[in-house]
Amino acid sequence: MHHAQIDGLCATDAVTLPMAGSLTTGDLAVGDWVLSDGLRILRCLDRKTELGRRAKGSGKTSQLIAANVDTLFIVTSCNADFNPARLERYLALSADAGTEGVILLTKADSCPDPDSYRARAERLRRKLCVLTLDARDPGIATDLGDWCRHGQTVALVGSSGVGKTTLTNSLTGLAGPTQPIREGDARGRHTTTSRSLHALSGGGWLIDTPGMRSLSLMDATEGIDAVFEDVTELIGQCRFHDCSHQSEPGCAVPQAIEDGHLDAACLRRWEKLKREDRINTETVAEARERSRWFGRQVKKSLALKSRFDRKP
Ligand SMILES: Nc1nc2c(ncn2[C@@H]2O[C@H](COP(=O)(O)OP(=O)(O)OP(=O)(O)O)[C@@H](O)[C@H]2O)c(=O)[nH]1
Ligand SMILES: [Mg+2]
Repeated sequence: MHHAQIDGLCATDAVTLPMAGSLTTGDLAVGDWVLSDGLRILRCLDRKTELGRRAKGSGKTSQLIAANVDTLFIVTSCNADFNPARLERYLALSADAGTEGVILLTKADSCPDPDSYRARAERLRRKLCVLTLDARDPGIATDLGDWCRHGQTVALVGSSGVGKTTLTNSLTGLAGPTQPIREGDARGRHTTTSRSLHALSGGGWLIDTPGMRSLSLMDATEGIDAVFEDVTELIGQCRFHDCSHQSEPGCAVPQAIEDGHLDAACLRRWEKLKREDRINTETVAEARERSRWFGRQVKKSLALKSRFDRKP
């Protein structure tokens, strides 16, 4: 995306068009559908889904990652990149947006035991779909075909170096730039620097994204609870509604941990995500309140000015 115009795809071609009226590039995200008269972008159509995260820095705003995504391919590799806490964040993001989250474990070809990674990933959420694959293999188009069919939009997210662009190339036949990862810690080199949309041969759409350094959730309570269904069901059995799961009588957590029904590490990750989400969400509410206050001040000033202007 540029400042005054956007790059888009239409039925037959790639186009670059300026925006009409009050529409700015900041109003649009990759994956948006727009109406155009062939000369300008006139309007953005209502979105089916929105994938957002807390914007980087100390600001308190959310940043739209992509629009209208049906399936979020959460990409990680069968190596040191694999991190349950990070995957849970992506799953919560996806669940909160109402998209289907699917985990793709790349580099299965260079791992002695990819099934152990798959088993660990499958434990992250009930009924979670996890695939191990070699992202360089064009045959994966068949494995991923159901998600990529006509009218469907898929997006690839994950750390740098996990193979998002390699997957994009295998699924589209393009030759987008990729780079080898660092040997020691499996980290990528942030090769892709902007989000891009590509047409798939079966009539679907695919979004490649730059590797994310961090994913900070905000306003994602429902998504977090959906991913941590086991935890939320269990704490529903605590005697007190506001149980802090520390030492209250009737708390269901210690027994479940002792019986092996609940993983203590999973509970800690859930608590951390909930806390973070609460803090980030509260700050959004504060920002809204501030903006309302500002609006009221502007109104007051305008009223005062018009009274002053009317005076002879
Ligand atoms: N052996 C093997 N190599 C892979 C696989 N997937 C990706 N690679 C290699 O991993 C390196 C990084 O892949 P990229 O596609 O650039 O990774 P990316 O996720 O797009 O990285 P960023 O653009 O930096 O976010 C490249 O050298 C790929 O060839 C895989 O499944 N198997
Ligand atoms: Mg890339």
